[in-house]
Amino acid sequence: MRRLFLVAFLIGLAVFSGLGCRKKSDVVKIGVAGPMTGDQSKMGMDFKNGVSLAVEEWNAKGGVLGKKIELIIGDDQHDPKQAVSVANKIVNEGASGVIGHFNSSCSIPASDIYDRAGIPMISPGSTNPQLTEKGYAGVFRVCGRDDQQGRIGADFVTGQLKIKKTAVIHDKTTYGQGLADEFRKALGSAAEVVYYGGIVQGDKDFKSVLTSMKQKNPELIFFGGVYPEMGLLVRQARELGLNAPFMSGDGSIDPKFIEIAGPKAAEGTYLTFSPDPKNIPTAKEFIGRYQAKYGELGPYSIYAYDAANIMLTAIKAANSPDSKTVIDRLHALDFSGAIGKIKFDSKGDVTAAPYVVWITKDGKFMEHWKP
Ligand code: ABU
Repeated sequence: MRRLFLVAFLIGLAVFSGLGCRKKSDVVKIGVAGPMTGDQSKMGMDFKNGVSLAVEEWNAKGGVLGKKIELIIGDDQHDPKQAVSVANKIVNEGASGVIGHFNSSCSIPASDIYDRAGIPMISPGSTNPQLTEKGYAGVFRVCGRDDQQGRIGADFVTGQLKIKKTAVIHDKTTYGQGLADEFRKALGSAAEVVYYGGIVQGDKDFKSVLTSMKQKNPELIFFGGVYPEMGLLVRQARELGLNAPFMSGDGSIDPKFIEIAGPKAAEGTYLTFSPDPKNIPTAKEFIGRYQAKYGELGPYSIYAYDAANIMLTAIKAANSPDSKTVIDRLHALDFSGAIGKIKFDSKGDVTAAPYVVWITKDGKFMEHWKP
């Protein structure tokens, strides 16, 4: 019994100190979470840079609600367990909202923590449909969903490339397998999947999978996963004489993919992603400011920047950092960001997700096909 009282007392103390921390704060705190270290750190750092730029710009104009904005940075290392402990840390430090996470396998379990604490989260890049299918009022994303990008990928492969035999592989993560399965589902009977399988994220040698795949003579290889493994798969496929073009999704469209695969092996690889911000007039000023500070834009830098601006705009409109009011404001917001107009539907998804197909050419990515 005494032990039970002690546990209840400690829980009460933790809750009280968390609330106290939020009440007493003379700053407004925002969390940014993603893989800040490890093999996907490029994506985490793009998030951090985009959000930092937005926060700096708000602070230069006096902050929000008359208070300075402070960033809490959480490194989940693309590990779901680490993401949960990062989410708890962000909540306990008194954040009014969170921009993150990157990996769907992290955003989904972290969303349970933020929902329980009543804190809104906006993911710039988690595309697995499950994130917004849980019915949490405070969960949003500014990117599209894998059921949308899988469909665009399949339409391109069957309608434009007229491919009849594909191989589909994934990294067994929520995002990777989810996207691979959406692609396969969208192919329907228009193309045969002659090879389907998974690899382990973090492995370095995929030659046995690629050798089995080669025996099936696919005309295109679709990979659901992220750029470290995509780079190795493409490079090793070419070394084995497996020369069918590869296709992947938004998790692979980073210059790191080309660096790992090598520009020659990467040539002709297709990727689904949203349109190039360089052709979007509203993005021009943001790109200039971002490049001056951080160098080349990453795929999700602009989404992180817009997500932070959306969160701060909602806090300002709510005239309070109170999460319930901020969440209501987020649902009502009609936002004109660097990437263009952003509005959320009742689930927290964007009302428009304009996926296109990109191609890798001469060591660079360029837009290739628009549905
Ligand atoms: N959407 C790209 C990879 C991040 C994720 O959804 O897991």
